[in-house]
Amino acid sequence: MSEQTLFIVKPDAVARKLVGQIIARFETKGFKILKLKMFTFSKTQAQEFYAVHNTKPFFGELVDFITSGPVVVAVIEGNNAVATTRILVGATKSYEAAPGSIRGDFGLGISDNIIHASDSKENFEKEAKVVFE
Ligand code: FUP
Repeated sequence: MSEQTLFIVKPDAVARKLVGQIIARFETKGFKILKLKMFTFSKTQAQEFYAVHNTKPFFGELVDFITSGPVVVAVIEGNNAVATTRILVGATKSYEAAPGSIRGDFGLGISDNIIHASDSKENFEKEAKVVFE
């Protein structure tokens, strides 16, 4: 079933010049890029984007990190996009993520874990609003 999702190449990956390689993984897999934008999160935008985590001990660190430099956000479309993208992205803790996944191949951190991907259709819609409107 064709659906849409969103991913964000985080500031660590942009700084390390991994944008092209990361986007290429989604294109190679078969996804179509519908939207692509480079921008820097404001604090307010980041707090809204990560609102589900605002009671967690790592919330401050998360907001500081995602606002620390430019990111690249993409909306992509393809078969089973939400779940398949999560598989391509890999486990949250990059140091535990399977080799072959994006986090597994490119990262070692937790807040600096290379890439964000929406975990449900509902969150995709919320996140796309924060980022594109
Ligand atoms: P994910 O969906 O894999 O990006 O992970 P979560 O939604 O669980 O967490 C969102 C972000 O919070 C992660 F990208 C990194 C950060 N985080 C921490 O900094 N510490 C933690 O213990 C868990 C998550």
